[in-house]
Amino acid sequence: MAAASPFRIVHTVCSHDCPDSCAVLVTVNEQGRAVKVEGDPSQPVTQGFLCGKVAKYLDRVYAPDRILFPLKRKPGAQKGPLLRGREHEAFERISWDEALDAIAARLKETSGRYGPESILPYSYAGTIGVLGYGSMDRRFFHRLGASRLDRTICSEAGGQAWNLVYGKKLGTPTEDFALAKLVLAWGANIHGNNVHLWPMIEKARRNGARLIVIDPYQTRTARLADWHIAIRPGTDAALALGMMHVILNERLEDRAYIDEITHGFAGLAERAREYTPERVAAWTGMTAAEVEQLAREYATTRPAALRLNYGVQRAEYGGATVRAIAMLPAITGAWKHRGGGAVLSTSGGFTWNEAALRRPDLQQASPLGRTARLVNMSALGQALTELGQAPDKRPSDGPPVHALFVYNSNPGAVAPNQNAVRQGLARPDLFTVVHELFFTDTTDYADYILPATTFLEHTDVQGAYGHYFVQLSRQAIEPPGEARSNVWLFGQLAQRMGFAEPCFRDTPEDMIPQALAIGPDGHSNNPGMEHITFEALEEQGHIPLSFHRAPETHPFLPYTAGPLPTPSGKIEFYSESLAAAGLDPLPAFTPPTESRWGKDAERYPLELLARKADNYMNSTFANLDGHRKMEAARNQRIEMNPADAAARGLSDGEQARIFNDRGTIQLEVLFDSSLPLGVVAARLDWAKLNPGGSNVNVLTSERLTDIGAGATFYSTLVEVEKI
Ligand SMILES: Nc1nc2c(c(=O)[nH]1)N[C@H]1C(S)=C(S)[C@@H](COP(=O)(O)OP(=O)(O)OC[C@H]3O[C@@H](n4cnc5c(=O)[nH]c(N)nc54)[C@H](O)[C@@H]3O)O[C@H]1N2
Ligand SMILES: Nc1nc2c(c(=O)[nH]1)N[C@H]1C(S)=C(S)[C@@H](COP(=O)(O)OP(=O)(O)OC[C@H]3O[C@@H](n4cnc5c(=O)[nH]c(N)nc54)[C@H](O)[C@@H]3O)O[C@H]1N2
Ligand code: SF4
Ligand SMILES: [Mo]
Repeated sequence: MAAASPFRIVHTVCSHDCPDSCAVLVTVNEQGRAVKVEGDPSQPVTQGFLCGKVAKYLDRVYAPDRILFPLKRKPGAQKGPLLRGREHEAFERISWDEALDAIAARLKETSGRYGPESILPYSYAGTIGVLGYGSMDRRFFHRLGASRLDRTICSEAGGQAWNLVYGKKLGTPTEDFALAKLVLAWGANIHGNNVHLWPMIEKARRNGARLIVIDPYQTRTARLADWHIAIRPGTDAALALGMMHVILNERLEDRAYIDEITHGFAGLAERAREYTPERVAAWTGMTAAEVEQLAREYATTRPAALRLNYGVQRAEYGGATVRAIAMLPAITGAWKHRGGGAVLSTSGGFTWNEAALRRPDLQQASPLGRTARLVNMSALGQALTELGQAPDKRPSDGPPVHALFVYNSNPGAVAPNQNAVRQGLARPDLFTVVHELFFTDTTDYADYILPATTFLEHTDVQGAYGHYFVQLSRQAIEPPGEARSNVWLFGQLAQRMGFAEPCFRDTPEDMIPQALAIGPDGHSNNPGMEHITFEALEEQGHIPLSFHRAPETHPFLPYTAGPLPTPSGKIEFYSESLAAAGLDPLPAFTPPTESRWGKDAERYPLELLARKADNYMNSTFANLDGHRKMEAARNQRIEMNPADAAARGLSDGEQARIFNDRGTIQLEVLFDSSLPLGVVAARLDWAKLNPGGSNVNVLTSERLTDIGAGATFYSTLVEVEKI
């Protein structure tokens, strides 16, 4: 008989901000140390493999520079960039008791003096676990009456735009892409950001499918495509409308589908008439023949699956763009075919009980007699440097921000207009707490740093925005040092604040059934998740949503039967709600202010793609040597078409200055002839690891998108010059 294994295998879920939400099996040895992470082979999307970033996850968990204890800024230590490896010199170790008491006392004082809205929570997607992303933290800040954060930095423009058309974020299941005959990857860096879709595409191609990639940048996915359309940034709405023009001209639309389930087709058809292939070609940099070919191929291949990711909507008119692209499968009826349709996000399939988790009912009214103000995270620089600073001018904005509580985010690196953000963070009167795992660009400005956990070290439950599985992430190891989870932190702080509500004592084991809306009968009341209980998750690790339980016999075909959760109950080509808001009810193309057609293009003639790195997760992982090595070829580079470089007397490998009115960064020139003329690219990194201490976000602006008030990282004009 085999001896009992000294190893345990624990089912966890990768909680990084990635559509794939992989099921991760963690092997833990007798000493309680994680010794291996691997993809769960039984999870149909994970398929037993992890991306390169997370395959090396133990480098992050056991990194020697992890923050392990609460820290307090030393008296006299100035806020601002610290030398890497020497951050400890500015801080002293304190106990959790001291930290929690001091922070609670300061928050009480700030709230009493300036009103609770002077406290701003700032968080995004350090973890996308349901509990870690938004539960006890929201309860805490609601109860406190703090300013509310409008979480717009990633997907708000596209998400709202999609919902305007379809009412809900649902789409083609990842697994079904294997059945497509045409895959259109539109602003979707599949190899970099969504690698578990790739095996499905490979399978489809073995069965004769073609892959077309529409992206100004030649990603690895684009290199492997049958056709890469290197479109000019921010012109995709024109292309989508041009495709409609051709499709309708050539009567390739699905009339029966349109009549049955869409609203406002006549208006859209009239709008599309304006977008002749010739005009579209002039904007996009394609030829008119290419526009026609794309439209015909898309409309006549069955099934045609469109993978639209969030790249196109991080632009000034990203909302109109996503609306236009999202309408294509509704015009061709591609939704009707298994393996066809489109996916931006699958998150609408999950029906978590957010009211129970986040307790908006605890929200304290502001002393100004309203719900606490909403502060847009994509304009953090403004919020910290301008908002309320002149109350005589803008009384409705409420008090200036006097306390900032950062968790799950690294705004010092990822927020646009970095100089304004840093100017705000450096304010000596601003009280800043950061809950983190590493000394980031943001902790350099903290008054208190609190140590946070990785997904191996806390229990959570998770959905996904790229598949349809609910998954349990069980704590696999003890947190190193005194690291503590988000749930624990905000529960403890609430008690120090004297918040008596019992919900502040909930544990993850209490909260998972709340998230699943488990009623007294032991069953979930969440549509689509009725069959999912905590016990079942404990047993199985991951469970598909009800509509995805039997894909072979009951394939999920979204938007093939009404009514849809839109005002008309139909797919909306024409949006009355946009019209009511004084906006264009139909999609249109408008050149971004910061584009080659903008007024500043003379001074700043280059369109910058301020991209994500393939081997980091936004700014996460950028501090790890192994990950930096994988990224080395493109890191700290300004990628340019050799012709654009030559026009500026720049050669390959030379240091250059990239600048606009907001800031300057120094990077090494990397020739890349696949970039369209007039377009340059650089990647997100930790600012403090770059020469000069800034990253690409020193160049990006706080201008907001047309729909959803999101960030516009991809609408940025710059000039590049020799040093
Ligand atoms: N490796 C890695 N994976 C990640 C992340 C990461 O940082 N690194 N980030 C995660 C996050 S936060 C998100 S939101 C998801 C989703 O991530 P996405 O939002 O899809 O990612 P991006 O890389 O910003 O954009 C996708 C592609 O759109 C292209 N693009 C930019 N502008 C335009 C345009 O005007 N038109 C067209 N057609 N394409 C354009 C970009 O060149 C890029 O290749 O990925 C997640 N996965
Ligand atoms: N130039 C440019 N800027 C961008 C983008 C771009 O494409 N280009 N992309 C934008 C997008 S799409 C997004 S989503 C944002 C992402 O912005 P962020 O969500 O801020 O992303 P990260 O840089 O990954 O930072 C997350 C931080 O949370 C920490 N963390 C991880 N887990 C936990 C936890 O359990 N608790 C706590 N307290 N902390 C934790 C990590 O260590 C990390 O430092 O960046 C945006 N910024
Ligand atoms: S980052 Fe994405 S692909 Fe990588 S392990 Fe996590 S969920 Fe999977
Ligand atoms: Mo994102």
